[in-house]
Amino acid sequence: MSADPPGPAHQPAGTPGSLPVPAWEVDDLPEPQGEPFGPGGWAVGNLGYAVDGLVAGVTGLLVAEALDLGLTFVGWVSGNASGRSPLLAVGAAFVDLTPAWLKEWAVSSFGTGDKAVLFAGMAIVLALLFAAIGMVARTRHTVAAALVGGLGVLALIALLTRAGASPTDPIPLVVGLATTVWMLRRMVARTAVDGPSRREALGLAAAAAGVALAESARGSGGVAAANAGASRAAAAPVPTGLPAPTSAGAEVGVPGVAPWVVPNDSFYRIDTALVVPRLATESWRLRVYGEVEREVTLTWAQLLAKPLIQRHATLACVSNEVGGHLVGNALWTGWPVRELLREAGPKAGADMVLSRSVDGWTAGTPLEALTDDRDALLAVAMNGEALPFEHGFPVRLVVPGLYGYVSATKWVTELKITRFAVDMGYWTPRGWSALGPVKTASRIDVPRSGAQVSAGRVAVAGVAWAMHRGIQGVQVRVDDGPWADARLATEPTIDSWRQWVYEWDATPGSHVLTVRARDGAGEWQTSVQTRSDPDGATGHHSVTVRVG
Ligand SMILES: Nc1nc2c(c(=O)[nH]1)N[C@H]1C(S)=C(S)[C@@H](COP(=O)(O)O)O[C@H]1N2
Ligand SMILES: [Mo]
Repeated sequence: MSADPPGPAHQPAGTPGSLPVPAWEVDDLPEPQGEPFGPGGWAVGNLGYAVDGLVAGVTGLLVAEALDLGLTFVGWVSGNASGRSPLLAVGAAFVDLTPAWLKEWAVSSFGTGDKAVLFAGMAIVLALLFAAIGMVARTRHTVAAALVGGLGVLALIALLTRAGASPTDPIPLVVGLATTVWMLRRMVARTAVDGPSRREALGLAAAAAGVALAESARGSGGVAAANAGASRAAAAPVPTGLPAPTSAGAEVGVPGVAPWVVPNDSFYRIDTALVVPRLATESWRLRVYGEVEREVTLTWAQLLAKPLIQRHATLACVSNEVGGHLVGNALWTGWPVRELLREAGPKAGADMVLSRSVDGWTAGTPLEALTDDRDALLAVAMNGEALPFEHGFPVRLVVPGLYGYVSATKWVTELKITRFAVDMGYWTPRGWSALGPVKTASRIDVPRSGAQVSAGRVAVAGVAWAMHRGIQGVQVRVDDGPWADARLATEPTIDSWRQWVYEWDATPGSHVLTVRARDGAGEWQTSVQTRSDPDGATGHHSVTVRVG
């Protein structure tokens, strides 16, 4: 992938009959003169200045982003994909400041598209701010420059509080801010004389396109991606001859039910990473420290030399709503984290492992869940291939029975042995519970809500899950009728979800189908409806179907 720096997008070609150089490159600035609002009155007059603000702001951003990409390109060593981008830093800070209710709303409204919505929102807010600053600059350049500086300080705070921030990180930001202030002064002076110009609109379009280009170059990761891509291709983390766990009979064979093993490319994805970290196996290290007898550092080669095992396990997100799809089952290959913790020797009194990702995200997991016989894994493969970058390459945690936010750290680089009384995972101070055992849940996959089916035999089918407790029974109710037992597929492991099917004798009319599950301990799923924060939604899933 090429990471060519975007071209000189802020220099639109001169149009015939106009100045051959852009307004902001004119050396002698004419003094503002004439009518305060120019011809056309307030609206038209201010429009020109708003466009000035936009062009200056977006060009400054372009300069900062391009410089950041360039520095990332030249200085690539550690595999940190976040770079020094002011835009990303501000976006990440916004994500970090997200409280539980807003996260819940964003995930439930936009699902995995929540990041695109965040960026669109940032673009709109920035555009309005830049336009307003341009209008201020018409009469008060110093105030406008101070406003730009104020935005810069916010971005600076965001940049320097990122995980792994270094003191040189603000360089692109400072250069970008200086560009904005300088351009604003020149453009506003020019607009005061000439009024709004078409050239500026062109400049804006070009600068905006430049930012988009820079960001897409970043998204695909440039050089870093090439390195990590090669590293992933060479990872070959699944030794041949590993005993593969059986999954015989795990499917009820009804079309439309989620496959028992969800393919990697359709597996749900949830994380706070605005840019997917792309680490290379060569530089990956896992450091175990804190309340331990001895610190241990594990390399990729050492990890692959361990006796790896394969386990099916279902991951679920605490933000998953009743009937939602933020849940999936996969075959994981890895080394039980229990063995690594044994090498380090947790001290008496330690009760939590704070796992940290390369981007600074953390999860607080009960030490017990990582050391008991449930085979919590340091996973290196998902469904027989190296972990996809989005799912944590090269190494992530998979802990059966716990929601992802307290256990499933992707791109994991540190395990700190500590105590719940001392440390907190990322989401806990944001309104989510410190402990996150998965709640018993069930979902109807077919028929879909709103579907039209013909009267007679209808297969009602779906999945149910209560990871590490297992599913003992599933029942379906039609309208307000009695609960009837569904037929269960086999349960190859209590750590995975279980498929079920109920043969329904459908009669004409509109009907509500409801499902409930009983876990391995014999507890029925509660019908009480709760929201997902602070520790997972509850309530029965229902669909309404028309039989005709
Ligand atoms: N580094 C990192 N790991 C993370 C997260 C994150 O934001 N950053 N999110 C967690 C959450 S909330 C969930 S539900 C699972 C989702 O894993 P998946 O994206 O592979 O499905 O990852 C967990 N691991
Ligand atoms: Mo999650």
